[in-house]
Amino acid sequence: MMWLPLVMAMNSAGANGPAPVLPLPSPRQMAWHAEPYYAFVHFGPNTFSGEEWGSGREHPDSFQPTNLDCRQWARTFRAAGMTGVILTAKHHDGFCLWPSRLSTHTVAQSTWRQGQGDVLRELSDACRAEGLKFGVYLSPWDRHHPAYGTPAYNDVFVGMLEEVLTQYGPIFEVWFDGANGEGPNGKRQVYDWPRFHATVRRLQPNAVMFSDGGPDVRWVGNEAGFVGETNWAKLKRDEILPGTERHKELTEGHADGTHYVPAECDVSIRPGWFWRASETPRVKTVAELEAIWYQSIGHGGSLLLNVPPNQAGQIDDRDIRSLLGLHRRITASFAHDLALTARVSADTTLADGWGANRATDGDDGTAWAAGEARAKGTVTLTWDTEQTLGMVQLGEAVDRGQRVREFRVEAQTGDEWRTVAAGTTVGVRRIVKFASTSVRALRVMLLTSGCPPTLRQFSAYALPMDPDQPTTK
Ligand code: FUL
Repeated sequence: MMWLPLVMAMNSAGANGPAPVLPLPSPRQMAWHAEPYYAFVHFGPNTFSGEEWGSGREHPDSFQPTNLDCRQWARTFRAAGMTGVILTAKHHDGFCLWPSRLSTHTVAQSTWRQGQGDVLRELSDACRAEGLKFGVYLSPWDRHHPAYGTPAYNDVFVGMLEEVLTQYGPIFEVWFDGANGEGPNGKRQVYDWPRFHATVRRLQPNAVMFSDGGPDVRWVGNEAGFVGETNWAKLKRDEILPGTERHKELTEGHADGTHYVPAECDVSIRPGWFWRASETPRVKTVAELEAIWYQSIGHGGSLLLNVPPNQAGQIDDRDIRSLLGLHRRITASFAHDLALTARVSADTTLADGWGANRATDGDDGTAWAAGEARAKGTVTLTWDTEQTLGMVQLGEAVDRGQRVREFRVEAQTGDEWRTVAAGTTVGVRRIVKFASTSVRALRVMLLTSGCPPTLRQFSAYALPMDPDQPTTK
């Protein structure tokens, strides 16, 4: 009789899922993980001067979009498959795209719309209308504000945060740049980060905060749009301060990180962050964007793709063409998940409700988990007829902690199993391409450092398709 309660306890532990492996993501990070592709918009006096870093001495009248249409931006981003947009509410030049009461360098001082304009209002309204999330970039570095470089500036910056976080509806992400240069009086600011962070948490508790080292989302260590092949969402966060030089660590994260701080890849569709007529011929092509997409989102990062509006205040046709071309390719490539038509099995399963079929049911809320004492496991897909495959998408149940440190994908042709792809971390999302192979079965072997692996998703596809090219079929 003694064993019965023990077995029942074990069963219920199993049914409740694998014991968590710390650190875990917060609910706001899980919500952010679910929508990994959104737009960055650099817009301001630099759009008109051609500068990347304005001096702060630009006349407010220089901000003069002739036909601002934020609805056109929002429609474009939605049609491109993006789910949100982050606007430079204030870049390093200090010019505020909303009528801040804490500065004399804002849209209210411009002759643009007789000082009545408010880009944040117009864009947040457009986002709501198009079903996009809205986020803000607010540069702490301010080359205009007279208080910059004194303790009073921290009050100004908190006040500006309060303005943008209370007047424009829900904010999904607050983007803090690490730059900390000199202000108009030649001094650098000692930023009060704890107070800035507390202000965001108080006013927008669901927003994630980005900076070099988080707290919620980390910079990826480059502006080229890629995360490491190895990508731990874990980070020794307290060691990474804004402006850090530890870029490689940001690209890969830390296997022994103390906090869950996933990577975001910020990259521009153009050579610069701001629009310039001379750079229109150098807008990234669909192929270039596709490579970025696979190396960011495909490696478990999020992709914050900068698409800067022109001097009219609209997204250029050239940029729209690339964005829509990318969306067509991605949609076509992921249209047919062949795992949905396979039989699925695993060499180990934690409990009922955590079987291998949970990795292929198309439901992100369910997952396969290996038995409690296991540090590895294999999930196999089997078809009745041969399938031509060239890509898999894997994802761990990261809400229980990121675990996998090594994986291998093997394909069975005839009686032979051979490795078609291998790698290190999986995390929330890992897309791996391999030479097109005709298979009867496909399996993935997962290895951890001692805890049972999980799989929330195991999808299989033919090689990426180009819907714009005529096919032979
Ligand atoms: C950098 C800034 O200095 C650039 O101007 C740009 O805004 C980029 C996204 O972040 O740190």
